[in-house]
Amino acid sequence: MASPTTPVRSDAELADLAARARLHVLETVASSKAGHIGGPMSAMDLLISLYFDRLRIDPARPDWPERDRFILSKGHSAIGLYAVLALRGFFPVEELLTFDHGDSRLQGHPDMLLTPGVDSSTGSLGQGLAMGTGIALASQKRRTDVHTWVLCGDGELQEGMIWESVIMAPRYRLDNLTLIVDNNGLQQFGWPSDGTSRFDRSEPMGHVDLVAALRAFGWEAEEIDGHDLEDIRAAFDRAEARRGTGAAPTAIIARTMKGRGVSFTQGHFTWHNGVPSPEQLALARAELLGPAERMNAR
Ligand SMILES: Cc1ncc(C[n+]2csc(CCOP(=O)(O)OP(=O)(O)O)c2C)c(N)n1
Ligand SMILES: [Mg+2]
Repeated sequence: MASPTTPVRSDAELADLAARARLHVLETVASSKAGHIGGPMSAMDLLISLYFDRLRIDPARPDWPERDRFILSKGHSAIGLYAVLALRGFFPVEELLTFDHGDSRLQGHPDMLLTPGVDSSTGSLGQGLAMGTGIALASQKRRTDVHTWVLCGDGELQEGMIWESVIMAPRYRLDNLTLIVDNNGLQQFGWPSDGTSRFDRSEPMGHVDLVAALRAFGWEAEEIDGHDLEDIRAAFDRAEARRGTGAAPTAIIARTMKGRGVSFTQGHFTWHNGVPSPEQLALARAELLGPAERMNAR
């Protein structure tokens, strides 16, 4: 449901924003010589869709009590969130260049006490769904219309604490809670199976039917293409339509590609983190931006 504080954008505008945000990720990491790339880029279409087409938020009032909440449980993707928050107007885009500096508001992992628009401090994987469940339960008890969205990585689902909330949230009919899984099929490291083991580390949850598992725990679960803006919008619509109906919480398993958007990063676990060279940045610019924008890019 849109509100006066949520600008509704066309798919073309969202795609353009996602491309610009991906370039900010690469440029910022190159400038700070630190940060993650693969996870922010796989999540970018989801993040842009949330911040420009979904969340009821107000950049001028980051502490507005009735705002929707977003928790980046996979906190190592902080630079992706910061790029989107900057484009959305929570702080100047130029501030991205301070990323990961000691005195910056933009730390390597999100700090809710420092950064306008950040609703939770994360980075130690596995904690965000528990925070989101608590916030959703409080919102339900206070009878507010707040919707809480939590974004987890697929590797992150190996953390046991996630499953405590997976058990509990349906028990309280938290129809105001949506879990999104950035199911990019990779975590920090990866190598092909040597044939002696059933699974390899390139596919953290590849052996689990997540939709079936979450449904078995009582969730409303579905799988979508996490890079298809229409698919994302439709799934978000369905999640929001359940709020206030006494339904179960929603889980959206988003099929994504790690490092999505740039030829040398997408699909490569080696770009979980890494610092692009000037030549690689030029290539990324050429792939992400149109000719006119390339002229103006810094
Ligand atoms: C509790 C904890 N253990 C280990 C790490 C180190 N770590 C950071 S990112 C990462 C891999 C996460 O993989 P995934 O959740 O699939 O994220 P994505 O592919 O979206 O980057 C690991 C193990 C951490 N941040 N927290
Ligand atoms: Mg992953």
